[in-house]
Amino acid sequence: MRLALASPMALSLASTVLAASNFTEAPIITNSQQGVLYEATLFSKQNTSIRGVVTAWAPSNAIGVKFHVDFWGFPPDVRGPYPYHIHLDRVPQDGNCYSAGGHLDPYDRGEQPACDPNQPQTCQLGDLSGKHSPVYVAPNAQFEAEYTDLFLSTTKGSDAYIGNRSIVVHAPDGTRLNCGNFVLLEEVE
Ligand SMILES: [Cu+2]
Repeated sequence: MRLALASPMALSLASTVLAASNFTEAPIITNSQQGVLYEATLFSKQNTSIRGVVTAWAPSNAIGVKFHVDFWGFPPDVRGPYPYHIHLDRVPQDGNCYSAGGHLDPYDRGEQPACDPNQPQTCQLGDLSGKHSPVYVAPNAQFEAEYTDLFLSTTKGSDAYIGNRSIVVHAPDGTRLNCGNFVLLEEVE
């Protein structure tokens, strides 16, 4: 019995060491700037019915970034999962989500293997759905989630800063469906 329990643990430890050997694990951010509120609104595009708003701010302990995610208008015949991420580049006014570049990944983790939500420090910084669950929706329902991501920052100049980045919502096959840019909504002195 003890052996049966120890074996998966040893495997898990081995994979942690393996995963950690190629890149730097994300540090927990402890100095997120207070008093700023960022919001990304998905484009009002003709070629998709998906809409949404992602709001982001520093929690009162300044650790990481708190997100409120609202998405709606998903095709009624596809429950999901719809991944969504923070991407590097801002989307131009034409709303072409393929202009958003790759994921926010300042520690060079890369795309593979898939993010393990039990080890979020080993995931790409921008992989919000990998760390906090993708969108899965009932027909005609809205998706809403709120969570704190310990590894992102509201502080300008940080590698983990989100304020100048974009959000992209993907189809289950990875197609980029809709996107939006974070903008500073509110700054309290
Ligand atoms: Cu993405």
